[in-house]
Order: sequence, then structure tokens, then C-alpha cells
Amino acid sequence: MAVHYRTCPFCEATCGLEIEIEGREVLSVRGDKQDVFSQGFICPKAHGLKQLHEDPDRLTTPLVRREGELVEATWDEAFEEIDRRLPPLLAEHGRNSVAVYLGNPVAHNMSGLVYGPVFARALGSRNVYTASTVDQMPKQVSAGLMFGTMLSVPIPDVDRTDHLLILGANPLVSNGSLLTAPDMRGRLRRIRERGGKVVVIDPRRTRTAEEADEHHFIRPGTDALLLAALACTLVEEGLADPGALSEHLDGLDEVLELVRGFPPEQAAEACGIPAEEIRRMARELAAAPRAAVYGRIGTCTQEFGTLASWLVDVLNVLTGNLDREGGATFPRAAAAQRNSTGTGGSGKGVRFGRWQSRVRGLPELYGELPVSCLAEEIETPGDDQVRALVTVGGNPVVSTPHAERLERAIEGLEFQLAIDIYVNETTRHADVILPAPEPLEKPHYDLAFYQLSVRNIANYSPAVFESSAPAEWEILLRLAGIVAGQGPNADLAALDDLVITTLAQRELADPGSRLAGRGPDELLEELEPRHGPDRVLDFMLRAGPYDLTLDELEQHPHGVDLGPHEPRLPEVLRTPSGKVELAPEAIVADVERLRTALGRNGNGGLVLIGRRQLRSNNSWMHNLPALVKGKEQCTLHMHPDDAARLGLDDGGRAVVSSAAGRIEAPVELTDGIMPGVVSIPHGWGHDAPGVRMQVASDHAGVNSNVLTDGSQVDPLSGNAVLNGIPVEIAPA
Ligand SMILES: Nc1nc2c(c(=O)[nH]1)N[C@H]1C(S)=C(S)[C@@H](COP(=O)(O)OP(=O)(O)OC[C@H]3O[C@@H](n4cnc5c(=O)[nH]c(N)nc54)[C@H](O)[C@@H]3O)O[C@H]1N2
Ligand SMILES: Nc1nc2c(c(=O)[nH]1)N[C@H]1C(S)=C(S)[C@@H](COP(=O)(O)OP(=O)(O)OC[C@H]3O[C@@H](n4cnc5c(=O)[nH]c(N)nc54)[C@H](O)[C@@H]3O)O[C@H]1N2
Ligand code: SF4
Ligand SMILES: [Mo]
Repeated sequence: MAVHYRTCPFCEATCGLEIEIEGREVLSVRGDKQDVFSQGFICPKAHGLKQLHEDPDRLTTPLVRREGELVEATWDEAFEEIDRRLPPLLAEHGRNSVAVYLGNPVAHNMSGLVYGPVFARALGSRNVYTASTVDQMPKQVSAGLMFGTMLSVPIPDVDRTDHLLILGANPLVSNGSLLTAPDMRGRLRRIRERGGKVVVIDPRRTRTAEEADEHHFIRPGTDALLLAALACTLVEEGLADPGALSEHLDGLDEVLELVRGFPPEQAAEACGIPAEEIRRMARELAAAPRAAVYGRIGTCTQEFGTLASWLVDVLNVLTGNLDREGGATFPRAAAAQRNSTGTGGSGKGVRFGRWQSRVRGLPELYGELPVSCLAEEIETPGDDQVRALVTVGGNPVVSTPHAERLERAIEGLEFQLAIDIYVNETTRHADVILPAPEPLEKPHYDLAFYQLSVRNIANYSPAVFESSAPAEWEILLRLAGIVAGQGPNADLAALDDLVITTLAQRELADPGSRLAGRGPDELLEELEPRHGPDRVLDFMLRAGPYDLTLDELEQHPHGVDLGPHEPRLPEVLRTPSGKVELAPEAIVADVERLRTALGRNGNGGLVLIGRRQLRSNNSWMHNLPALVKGKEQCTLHMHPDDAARLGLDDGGRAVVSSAAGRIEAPVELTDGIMPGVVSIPHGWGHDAPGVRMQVASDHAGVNSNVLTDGSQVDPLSGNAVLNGIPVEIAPA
């Protein structure tokens, strides 16, 4: 028997696991009590690692479509098939004719994070899509404009704050997002134990709300109004006081003036929260010695997503809490963080709209286009029409809006390729599926999530099992070779050398780099004999702010604690002005649109929102028996008053229809949801023909994104509106 310590790759919390194995058998998965960050905490999904390892439906052999059927093939056959199909399309129809979609697991995976973009650059298509535009893109837009890089996201300093205002997040279930912090229940309890206060704003009384001092239902999609009204109160009542922050701010007067247009008395009805309560919340926020406002997916996946994301940080500034201990602070990650490397204090800032989506004209953001545009880009004839799709760790047919339309569009593609671990709702249409290794077969380091972590942590896990199959980065490089015209057997070592050389050259070109003045050859020699993601990570650690090396991390299997956040202004900034841009032009221009929402009152119609569930992970962990056993999870939550009015009973079935589609779901009555709001979790609907996930098909549920509408986006970020969807409901 052997014991391995590794970071759980399933969500943003980065918990440490202790895994016992015997040969290739996983005996047990437990929390690693010695982990410097999670100290033994895990959630039920951790055990999924064992079941995923054992899952007979998990792909280990490439599949190629022959005479209509997906059949097993060798790796060489699969790459030859790709080489036969993809380059001719590119030659005839141009680079943009092939679209890429990178899904959520890519962000939890060094191979995907580093080599996914390498493949996308080799492809050279403008049609790059990711799960970010059904998720956090609004926050990345507001953070980029305010602070200068897309991941300069202020993180609520939950371990030291006295007052936490949470909007549209349920970290007790999701385990935190844009807030890497294992055991949020413990962390929230400790706020209250030290006399602090936790307030939750959510159309549902969530587990997080139950753990809080105060919870307010809010009408979906109106967080920006509430936040503006809170800011307005601070201004009107003379409580807006950025204090020492002032010298780092640009646009303060403009913001003070803008938010004055949103008095609580005018916002109250639209939000469904009384004006007096809004004023009290604002006063308490201002009075708390240390406070933080935190908004997550509920505030992003709505029509005012970017405004809400911006206003969260405006409030953190107006209360003097940005960059202050116990407020909203900036992590300093050990690797890959653009605001911790190079020259600090100012920079190029961000630029959007370098190209537009062909059909709808939505702007490019950080090199990608909104995934809500994908269906129309496939369907609409013309130059640059999308004719082929490559998905990497993504299931857009379930995860993105107007699912039925996207599925029809995908059926019409000339070629579809997936790197995935299952034949699911999306990959069942593929012509070739290349299996990714399971998590235990790859090394792990959270390049993305340590940039969003409540403490500065670095933790590297080597692979637990060897694998004879190619690693995901090797698959991606081989594909890069194919789309670069080098055929199916490109020299992977040469391509990989190019990756690290390019990275080193870019780093050394920055006079502010910690490695400036060193020779590239000498640096690369120090990294030997590593290759692939490990070599990239080792390089990034050396270029990072702690002078770490991968050797050192390997000596610390329980992680390295690099301490709590420290004040980082102005060094953290990469804006051209060297200031926090409180009133970016694009955002200011969108405020007028928010004003028109002040007069809304819902008109008594029903709206749909989503919800996450503890034993689920978006669309892909439903084939693991331990996670789906018990009561059906994919139900329609509804308030008893609404149900009575519509003649629906608990356990009965309802037909839910929207402008985009129609589904049927079992009703679950609960007074934990705001009247007028119903909720169905996303990620279900596994009973489509051709899906090869036996357990998931037996617990199929329905795909809630049949109801969401791709035409509804937050205009600044192109992010899909997934909450607050008008629906009609009737007994089935
Ligand atoms: N167990 C589990 N954990 C997960 C995932 C999972 O599927 N399952 N997914 C992972 C991923 S990819 C992400 S991005 C994170 C997300 O992490 P969170 O943002 O914490 O996600 P949710 O639990 O969906 O919480 C969102 C909350 O917003 C509420 N809400 C909906 N509409 C509105 C609105 O208009 N205003 C307000 N104020 N609230 C609203 C919902 O009721 C819900 O409680 O979770 C991650 N962790
Ligand atoms: N209505 C509604 N829709 C939503 C949301 C919502 O709140 N409401 N949330 C949105 C959010 S936040 C997100 S992040 C998206 C997620 O959207 P997606 O990323 O498209 O969906 P996932 O379900 O995460 O799909 C992950 C895929 O990756 C595969 N996979 C798992 N591990 C690996 C691996 O290591 N390598 C590879 N190559 N593949 C792997 C799985 O089999 C699965 O096919 O969904 C979004 N959709
Ligand atoms: S909370 Fe997230 S990281 Fe921690 S064990 Fe659960 S799934 Fe893994
Ligand atoms: Mo997400």
C-alpha cells in the first residue's frame, strides 16, 4: 500500500487529499489533515476521485466515427483521421471555420491551461469560446478595466473580516468561486464567533443563507440596482469614505455622481427589498471596522453582470475596504499571475473588441468570443462560417444557452473533435474523441485558483498513477502540429521546447522581471530534465514573487503557506494610469441602461434561476454512483403559494416553457425560494441516445439550458443571462 497526497482537482477550493492505493487500486480518499490550507476538510465529491478511477464508462481508448458509429481506434488511427479531416477544411474555408470550446475542467488542469491556448494559437481561429462567458466573464471585464488584468479580482478576506455581504453565491454548496477557500462553513462561522456579521442576498434561502445572520430574497437580475442603491446611500448619508485609498483612485467624483441616481426608494420595488432595509445594510457596511462585499455567479449570469461586478468593488472602495486587511484584498500567487510578475504599478491595461463575432457583432474579450454566439456562427452561411468544432473538457450542449438550437447546429457540422473522458450530450456527436487521462494520472497545480485564493498558497501534486496513454498536453501539442500543417506525427519535444522558449523570451523581455538579465539558455538548462507542464510551472515559479522552484514544492506534499494577503496598491495595478479606474468609460456608458430598470416590478410573472448541488459538478459527475444515489436532484423548486395558484403539488410534474424551449420536471415545494421565482439546477438531461454514461442516464434529469436564451447577454461581457429567465409553468 502507498499513500499519496494531492490537491483535489474538482472545484476551486483546492482541498488536500490523502489517497491510499494498492497497485492500480484506489483504497481510500480522505481529507489530508496536514494540508496547510484545507487541514482535512473535504466535500462528498472528493470520493468521486475513486469512483471516477473505477468508472467503466470513462474513456481510455480513442473513438472514431466509422459508418455512423463511434468505434474504438488506436491513437495513431485517431490522429490520422483528424489529419485527414481538419487541415483540408482549414485550407478551403480558412482558420475561422474551425471553432474551439474550452470547458471548465480546463481551468483545473495545468495541461489544459497552458497547452489549450497553445493549440488555439496554432489553429489561429477567431472562433475561440470557453465556459467563461457562461460564468465569470463580467467580473473579468470589470476587474480588467479597474485594475488592469483579467484576474485582478479582489477577494473577500473572509478570515479577517467583520462583515461579509454575499450576493449570488452559495459557497457552502459550491465550495467557493473566485474565492478559493476550503471549508467556507468554518470560515463563515468564525466571522460570527468573533462578533462579525454575514449577510446573504439570494432569491433562495440557501445553506449559506442559513449559516448567515441575515438573508434577503432579491428579485433575480436586480443586484446592480441594489448595489447602486447601497452606494447611493453611502453618498447621500456622508458615509462614502475611501480614506487612504483616495490617492490611488481615478474617477471617484464621477462614480459618486453616478450612484446618486439610484436612491433606495427607487430601487426597492425592482429588487424586492424595502428601501429602509437597503439603507440599514449600507450603514452597517460602512460602520463595520472591516467589511467586504462579494458577488458571484448569480451576479454575473444576468443582464447587468458587468455593472454588478463593478459595483461590488465600487462598494469595497467607497467603504475604504479595498486592499485593506479584512476587506477585499489581492492575492499574490506564486506562479502565472500577471499582476505579480514584471513591472508593477501600471501597465498596458486591457483592450476589448479587437474583433467581433461575425453574425451578431459582439466584441472579442481576452481572445475569445461569447459562447452564446456559437450556434448562430455554425448555422449562418457565409465566409468564416463555423464548419468544425473542437471541444476540450466541455459539454456546451448542456452548459450553454438555448441548448436545443446549439445541438441542432452541432449536428450539422462537417467535423467535430473532442478531448474528453465521456461520451456525453456533446461528444456523442463527435467524429473523433480523444480520451483525457483521469486526474490521478496527471500532476496537479492550481495555476488559476491560487490567483483567487483567500490565502497565498502553493501546492504541487505529482501524478499518482503512471499512464501509457498520452498526457493531455501531448494530445494538444499533437493537434497543434496537425493544424499547423505538420501532420499527425509532429515532433512533440520540439513543439514543447518552443512553448517554453517563447515563455522565457517573453518573460526576459520585461525589464521588471525577476529573471531580467539572465540568459535564456542558462535558465532553460536549470529546468532540465523536466518537460511539459511541469517545466512551465517550474519556470513560472522561478519568475514568480517567492523565488520558489518545483523541487521545493515537491518537498512539501502538504503545500506551502505563503501567508495572508498583504496590501498591494499600487504595485498590483497594471492600468495605464497607474490608478484604480473607478469609472471606466465603457462601464459608465452602460449605467443609463441600468437606470431604465429602476421602474421594473416583475409584473407578477415567474422567472427561472439555477442552483448548484453539493454532490454535483456542472454536467459531468453524474455517472458516479455515490454522487447521484438517493432522492432525485434535478427538480423544479417552487414556492407553495405559486404552486397553489398554478394547481401544482409537491412531487407532481410541471411543464416549464420559455421563449427558447420547453421541458418537464418534477416539482419540489419549498418556502426557501422567493415567490415568483423557480429554480432548476443546470447540468442534467443525460437520457439522449448515444450518451454512454449508464449511471447518469439512469438519473437523467432535464437540461435547464433548453430554456435559456442565447440572445440574452450582458452587453459589456457577452456573458449569457442564465438567471431571471421568464417562464410559464403548468401541470404536465
Ligand atoms: N457542488 C458543486 N460545486 C460547484 C459547482 C457545481 O456544479 N456543484 N460548479 C462550480 C462552478 S463551475 C462554479 S462557477 C461555482 C459557482 O459558485 P457559486 O457562485 O457559489 O454558485 P451557486 O451555488 O450556483 O450560487 C449562486 C447563487 O446565486 C443565486 N442567484 C441566482 N440568480 C440570482 C440573482 O439574480 N441575484 C442573486 N443575488 N442571486 C442569484 C442562486 O440562487 C444561487 O444560490 O461553483 C463551483 N462549484
Ligand atoms: N443554466 C446554467 N447554465 C450554466 C451554469 C449555470 O449556473 N446555470 N453555470 C455555468 C458554469 S459556471 C460553467 S463553468 C459551465 C460549465 O460548462 P462546461 O465546461 O461546458 O461543462 P462541464 O459540465 O464542466 O463539462 C466538463 C466536460 O469535461 C469533461 N472532463 C472532465 N474532466 C476532464 C479532463 O480532465 N480533461 C478533459 N479533456 N475533459 C474532462 C467532462 O466529461 C465534461 O464533458 O456551465 C455553465 N452553465
Ligand atoms: S470542496 Fe472542492 S476541492 Fe474540496 S474536496 Fe470538494 S470538490 Fe474537492
Ligand atoms: Mo463555472
